[in-house]
Amino acid sequence: MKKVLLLFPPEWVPTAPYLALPSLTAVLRQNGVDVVQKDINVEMYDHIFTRGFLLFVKGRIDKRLKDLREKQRMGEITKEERDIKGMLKEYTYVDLEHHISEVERAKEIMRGPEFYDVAKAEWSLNAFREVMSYVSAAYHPADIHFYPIESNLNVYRPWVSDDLLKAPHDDTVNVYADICRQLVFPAIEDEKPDLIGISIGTPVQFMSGITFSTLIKEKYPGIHVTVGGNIITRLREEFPKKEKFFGQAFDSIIFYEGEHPIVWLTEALDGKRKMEDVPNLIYREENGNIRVNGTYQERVNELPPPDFDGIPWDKYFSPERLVPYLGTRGCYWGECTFCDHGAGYIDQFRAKHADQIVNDLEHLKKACNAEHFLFTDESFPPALFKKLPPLMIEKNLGIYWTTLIRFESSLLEPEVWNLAAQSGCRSLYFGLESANPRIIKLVKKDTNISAAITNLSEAKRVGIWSHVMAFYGFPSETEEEAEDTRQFLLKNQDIIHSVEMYFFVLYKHAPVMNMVDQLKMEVKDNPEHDFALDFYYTPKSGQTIEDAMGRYENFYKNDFDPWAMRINAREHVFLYITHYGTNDLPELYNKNNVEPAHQPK
Ligand code: B12
Ligand code: SF4
Repeated sequence: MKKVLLLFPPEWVPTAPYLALPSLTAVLRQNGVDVVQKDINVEMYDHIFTRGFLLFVKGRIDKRLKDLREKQRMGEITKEERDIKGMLKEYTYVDLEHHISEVERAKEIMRGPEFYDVAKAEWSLNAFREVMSYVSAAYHPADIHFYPIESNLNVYRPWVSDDLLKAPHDDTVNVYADICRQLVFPAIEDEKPDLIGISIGTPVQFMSGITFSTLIKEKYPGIHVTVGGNIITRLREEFPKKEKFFGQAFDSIIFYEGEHPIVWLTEALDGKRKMEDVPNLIYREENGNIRVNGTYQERVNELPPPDFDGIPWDKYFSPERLVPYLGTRGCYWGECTFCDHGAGYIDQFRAKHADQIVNDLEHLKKACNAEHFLFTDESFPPALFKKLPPLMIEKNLGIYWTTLIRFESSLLEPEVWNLAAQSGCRSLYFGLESANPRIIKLVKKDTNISAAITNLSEAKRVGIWSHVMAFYGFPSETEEEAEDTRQFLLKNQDIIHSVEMYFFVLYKHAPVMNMVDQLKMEVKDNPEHDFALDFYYTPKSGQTIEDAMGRYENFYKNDFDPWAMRINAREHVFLYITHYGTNDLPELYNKNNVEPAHQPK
């Protein structure tokens, strides 16, 4: 029987585990497969903020400086290199011992009860960010960040396949190559797997994931490496045209849901099943051709709860265990024209029975020794929002939960909200998108604005925190229409606890791509960007991309003050609400704290 090692590469918010590996692990174990899951994302952040790694980074800076000095001595230094040399020299004056002790203290704060002193939590996050700029200098011109900003290797673009193939061998900028050598290779030596599965869900993970898979293939050519995840699914039609990846970067791809396909892949590698009988698989056949197998969709009611055994709970940057859980797959609404979430699944929507969800939660509460749950469903269905709380209360589950949800006209009765709060719901993430009637219709979110206000008021009344997300610049949106959204947020700030503003992005897999003529836009498809998942466009009317981005920047510059917070991870805010038992937390906002945070004793 083959042994499997699953890897979750950086970068993702290091507050809680991501659900992909525990979902795969549960089904692999159910089928008797020996599996080890490694959240390299959180291990990376934990590792970066250690004396060992920071001294390694210091060594890199010293070595680069030495090389540049040598170049200068030989008269070969360019203007750009001279600037880099100057920048690196500045970093040699950094008091590294001081920073090492700061980040060690910061980790202790984030993982213990002191986290609930917001000045200390804020200080800790800043300590991490400051040290990240030191790390980043060692990989210049890459920008390595601690969330909320995503890192960027800069010289390599995840939307260009050639860049993805080149990046793994660039030791100057690719921090993930060092992370692979320092964290992934030792895990492979320890576990000696026959199959390695890497989960790739975001563009940054595309860079780090392909770096890991390529370096693994070079060092351990006998191990079968497969990749899966949301980005891989979206590129399932492009990969078969890029046969260089197969063998060089990985052996196979599993697209869509991977729970049973990875079990069947282990069987195929054991010779108990034909490779062509592993659904959702793309691989190179013996004749050299790239083969795309048929598709398979999981029966969600038959799936076991995720298995978190092996997840390094003590390494997350949170004082409590936060357990992600999916009650549904796909979106019950599934209409929004700007949204490409549907691209991750064959079918739009499937849900577990409410009873089964409650049983899963009861099991997870015990198995993970946790009481904080993150429903990571695309959009929590209103039927479930009504049905689940009474069952949770009846079972006396005793958990706290949060989820993403759409404003709903079917959720107006005060009793629904009383029960939601009583069952432990503490924060909700609402997609408003726009408050203008014409745009609401065009984006097909069909938000009823007066219902939205009732939803927000009820949430506030029962102690639930409301986070509202919106964006500027849906094609054809005028400045006046965008202004309606801004005014809605500003006028309703007493019932909106936090806000996230975005600008419209034209995603390749969003239904809006079928409205190009109706919305009169010209889409620019750059053939060099062969792995692009979004496009540049120019609209005939309304705001251009640049207008919408300008508006978005102005929002953060001029309008955001009421919502600017000292801690910004959603999971951290959720923990404050559950800890203090209220959604009225004035100390979380910058506006109420003019003094900067000092080093905590
Ligand atoms: C919940 C969620 C969040 C939560 C996460 C909470 C948490 N701690 O888990 C929050 C709100 C924090 C979040 C934040 C962001 N998110 Co988000 N999020 C999601 C969402 C809705 C669900 C994710 C989830 O839990 N899925 C459940 C798991 C089980 O599904 P899965 O990863 O797809 O895994 C399955 C298969 O893909 C496959 N598989 C996965 N890995 C592997 C590996 C192998 C080997 C195999 C065989 C198979 C396999 O099998 C799995 C089981 O069926 C997805 C949409 C989606 N459909 O995935 C977006 C999504 C992942 N997020 C996205 C984005 C952009 C972001 C943000 C960058 C948004 C922003 N601008 O702030 C941030 C960044 C977070 C970060 N980098 O740190 C994008 C990813 C980008 C892309 N594909 O281009 C997605 C896809 C949404 C979208 N646009 O469609 N997000
Ligand atoms: S935006 Fe939300 S509600 Fe609309 S289709 Fe996407 S996931 Fe569903």
